[in-house]
Amino acid sequence: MAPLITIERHILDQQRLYPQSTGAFSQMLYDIALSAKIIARETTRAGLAGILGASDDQSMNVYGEQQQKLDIFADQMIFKMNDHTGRLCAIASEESDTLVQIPPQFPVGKYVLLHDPLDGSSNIDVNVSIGTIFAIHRKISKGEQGTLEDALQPGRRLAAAGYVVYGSSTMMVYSAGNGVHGFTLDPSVGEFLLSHENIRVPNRAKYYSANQGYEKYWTRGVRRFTKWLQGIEGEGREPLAHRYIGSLVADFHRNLLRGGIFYYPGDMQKQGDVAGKMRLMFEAQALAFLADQAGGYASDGIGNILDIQPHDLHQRVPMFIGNRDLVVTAETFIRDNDPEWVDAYTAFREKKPKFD
Ligand code: P6P
Repeated sequence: MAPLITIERHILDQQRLYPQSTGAFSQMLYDIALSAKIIARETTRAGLAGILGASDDQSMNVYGEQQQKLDIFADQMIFKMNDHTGRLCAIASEESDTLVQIPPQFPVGKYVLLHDPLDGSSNIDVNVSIGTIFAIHRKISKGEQGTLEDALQPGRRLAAAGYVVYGSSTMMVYSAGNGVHGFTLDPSVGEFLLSHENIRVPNRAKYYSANQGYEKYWTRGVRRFTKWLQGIEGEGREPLAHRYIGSLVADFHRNLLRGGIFYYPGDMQKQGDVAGKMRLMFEAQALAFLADQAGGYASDGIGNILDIQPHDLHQRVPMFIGNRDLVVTAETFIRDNDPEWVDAYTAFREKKPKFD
């Protein structure tokens, strides 16, 4: 029987690859794994614990989306598990407008945690898989406290990233720069056990994932790319199956394991809003890091998402992510068909960060 490898043991084994490591980094991954176990328990009980549905105070997040109670619970859980450890200098959450400082009574550390505590939360009420996405940057600014400069770093500089998918089982998938590894929660012992070591995107894609309900707003290049994926345009390739759950972590996870491409394009529907719906710092950077580590690729339609210098904590970004050959083909269709969008989005992408 293969040895049972818990996520704690795996993180420790990974830490041995970095002799100079102080263990703070490994401890942080444990803290995230523990938060995930607690969120998993609440997610499973959501219907029973009366925390189902929209939050009482009708609070909205920075995107104007109604915050679901489980969103708030998950956000507070992750903060409380990390605010006192002395490993972080700041926390950025999709649910908070600004960077969250470490309370003055606690020590500060040398990492920044960026997270989407419960992505896809609108699916909670209909029992569709949802997820937590996290990314960890190293502190680069002077002084003790974390600043926006520490948070707004390109994805290439990430120390680690991962997600938890709360589905038919709860899985935590992470990379610290040495491959992508998946752990499945065994609720009977409360441990994440190694179930998918060194995940690689399969060479042959099976699926494409996009919300075709918005096709009329897509640019010509994205519409032609979609017809190409369906085998209607171009050399008549075998069509890919369409799978779209509407919960990013679930769609990404399936394509990571089975091969495929997820895309949420930018469009020209609203003047000045050409970057689409995905959040660069809380969704796209983490998943782009994982895709890259698993042999895939993530693009905003013109270049690698990991190369984007963020200019705003809540910056949106178009995202094409999955099998490299499919993502590169999407870039070609966009380059050849959408010059107006490319110009408008490039101007947005190259805006200078505001670190004040
Ligand atoms: P649409 C959920 O709100 C989310 O941020 C992602 O989880 C998901 O991939 C996307 O939005 C779905 O968006 O516009 O297709 O409903």
